[in-house]
Amino acid sequence: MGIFEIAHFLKPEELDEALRADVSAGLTSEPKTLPPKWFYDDRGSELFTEITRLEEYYPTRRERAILAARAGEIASVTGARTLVELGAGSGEKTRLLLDALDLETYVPVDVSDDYLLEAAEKIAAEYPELDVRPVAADYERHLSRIPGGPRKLVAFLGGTVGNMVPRERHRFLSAVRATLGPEDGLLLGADLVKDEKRLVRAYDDGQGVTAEFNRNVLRVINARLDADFVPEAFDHVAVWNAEDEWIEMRLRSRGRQEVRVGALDLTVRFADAEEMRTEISAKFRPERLESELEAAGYTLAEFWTDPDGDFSLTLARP
Ligand code: AVJ
Repeated sequence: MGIFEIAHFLKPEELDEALRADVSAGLTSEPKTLPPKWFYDDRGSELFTEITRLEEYYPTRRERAILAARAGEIASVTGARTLVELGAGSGEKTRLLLDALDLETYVPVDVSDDYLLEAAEKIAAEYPELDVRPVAADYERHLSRIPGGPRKLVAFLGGTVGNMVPRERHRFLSAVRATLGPEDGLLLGADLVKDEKRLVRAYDDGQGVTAEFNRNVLRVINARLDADFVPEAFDHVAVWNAEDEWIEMRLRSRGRQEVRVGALDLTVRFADAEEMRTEISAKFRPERLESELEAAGYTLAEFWTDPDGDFSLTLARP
């Protein structure tokens, strides 16, 4: 019972090294890209929380509605005693699960350890019977080492699976599958394909919060890699890629510019209106989710959506 110390699978040096490698590869490739993982410093996490409250951004609200409606079923179907939450965010949706499940152990996993400890401490205080074992890890790399327990439910919520391209998704879902025993399960939140206008609005809101969130990755690189990006010199772009069925966020250079990344000893040139991709957010058709999960070794136990059919929650089993 109570909280355990954070288990660090990611030393601060490793996190720095991963950032350097990503930024170096992304800024020297054609077209330039940056992975979305680095949006989430303190300010980025706050901006994301602000996004989840925007009228245009429906996914969080819809997923919460599904969880609220189905938490009891999730508890009875899985009989889960251990909850491993990958990319444990602010914890508001988590509480719906913690209230419904009869858990011994909760393992929140996140790369950002400040945020993780704060959230874990709150939960440990609110659920005194629960063992809370926070793990600072990169769930794309350290899956096999994350502690589990009997009757484990791995939750990957929010639609973050959409940040991966199909090949990465397959690798990730298979790696999660490899950690599951016959009694265990995966609870996967995924956003669904819908009207293009609504999709684009969700990623290009009227108040410009998403634009600030997008530009925040440049601030992170400035602060951590001694770079001199002028965030205001990039416009936020959100487009629907109909072929791949994903939203792309990009940053478009206003005019020609040169950026210095001190820690990488790198100078990067942007052409006028050059676009750099900073995130994909894939949207799914139910058939596609099912076939991808089956290809990764799962069988579908339950597939739920909200009443409007905007978002999905899937319970998959080995
Ligand atoms: C946290 C990855 C689920 O893709 O919708 C929100 C991130 N990006 N607005 C998403 C995000 C722009 C979000 N995920």
